Amino acid sequence: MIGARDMAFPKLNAVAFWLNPPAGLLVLGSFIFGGSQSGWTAYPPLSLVTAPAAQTMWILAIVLVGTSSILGSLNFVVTIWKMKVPSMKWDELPLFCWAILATSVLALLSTPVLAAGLVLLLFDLNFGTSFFKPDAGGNVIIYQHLFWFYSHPAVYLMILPIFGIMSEVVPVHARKPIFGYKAIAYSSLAICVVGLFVWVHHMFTSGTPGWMRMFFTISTLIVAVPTGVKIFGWVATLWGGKIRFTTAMLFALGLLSMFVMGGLSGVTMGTAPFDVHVHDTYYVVAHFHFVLFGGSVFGIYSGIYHWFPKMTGRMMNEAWGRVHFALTFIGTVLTFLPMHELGLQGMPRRVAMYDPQFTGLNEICTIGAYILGLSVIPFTINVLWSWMAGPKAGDNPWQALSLEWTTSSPPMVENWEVLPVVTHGPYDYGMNGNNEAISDSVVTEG
Ligand code: HEM
Ligand SMILES: [Cu+2]
Repeated sequence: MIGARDMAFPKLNAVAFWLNPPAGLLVLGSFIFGGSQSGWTAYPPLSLVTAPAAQTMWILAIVLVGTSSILGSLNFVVTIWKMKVPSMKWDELPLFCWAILATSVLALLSTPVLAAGLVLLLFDLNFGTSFFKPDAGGNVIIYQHLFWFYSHPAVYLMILPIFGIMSEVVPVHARKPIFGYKAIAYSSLAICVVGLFVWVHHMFTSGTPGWMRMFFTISTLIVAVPTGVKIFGWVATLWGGKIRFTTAMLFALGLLSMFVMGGLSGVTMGTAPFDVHVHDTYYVVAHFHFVLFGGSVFGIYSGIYHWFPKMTGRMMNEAWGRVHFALTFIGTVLTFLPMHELGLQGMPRRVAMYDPQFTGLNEICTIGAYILGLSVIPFTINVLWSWMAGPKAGDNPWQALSLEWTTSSPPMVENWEVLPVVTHGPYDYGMNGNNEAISDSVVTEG
């Protein structure tokens, strides 16, 4: 997308990748010792008193993944900063690359803090220290701060790249220039900065003093603003566009609706007086599935349908794509929407057995979950079949304008014979939606 032949540090790229399989093996291996039993947060004291061997393996695994994240992010920052083709101006950088840049900076700033917290936990578990042991003068709340200083930004690490995918898919399939390029680019950076100062909204009920609740309520409401800027940008891009209802676009539209709901429930919980009532209920579970499933997973699907032709040289089947989308959309609503109501009625999260009064709504969730399970079947068949026998895609099946579409599908080793020369922005579609002329003008010169 930036006209580079490879990442800035190809070997570091490989290291970052290959740190992940051993991390996975460590987590799976920890089940031999009972598995870590303290959830994804690993809060002490629970994490200190259950299955210490398994918890230790889990910590080592997360540190490996975190290291991978840090190395990968460094690589992305340097690559985007230094290796875009000289003819590409900063305001011609595809919005996906802006999003990856913001994501990488955020990962670099936050991941080491989690690593610090986890190493202290490792010492408490194995070397007799008592950073987090209350009965020996330690402080569990400090762990929560270290954990959430990373783990709130982590939710942006999971959604910013998806925002980037949206900013590519929406203009291409609506055949219109993106609305508010600069606003969308800078809002990623704003999310990256403000997102570092909201973490205590996960700790409103941890005995947090009033002034702190107030500060973090306000900062949380502020961080919703740049998110809203992007949403408006995409809606305005759609407005009056010649929309092609491709599967990629359907998932993008689905994401738009789902993510707005998830973002809004996030804003309600970011408000401390409300959150103290719904914290640790299914309302939180509903929120994060709307943003993570309705947001991140929908976005990944959208990106797969959009870039599959580039990655494999073959088109995916649109009819089966629609079936996949319909099942995913219906399944998501049925599974996660009732959870809001369950949470408001007081059903706690992280329970193996719920009170019978919650049965009806939970059954709807279960039906939805089965539909979501089913939805993966047409998708998997579509991917496998299209990969082997789908119609040939050509270099630029969507008549898109960003650089990746000017090379072959799939791209050759090192992407280009001769580096491309950028003659226009990535979203310079004619306002009438007819961009054939422009896309032909993308040339590669020596
Ligand atoms: C407008 C943006 C958002 C706001 C204002 C927001 C706010 C919040 C708040 C206040 C909580 C804590 C609720 C509680 O525990 O009582 C929360 C939980 C959570 N949010 Fe968001 N959120 C937003 C977007 C996102 C996004 C984009 C993601 C991920 C893609 C996400 C993922 C999560 C997760 C995973 C949790 C639960 C963490 C846990 O306790 O296990 N949120 N959110
Ligand atoms: Cu958060």
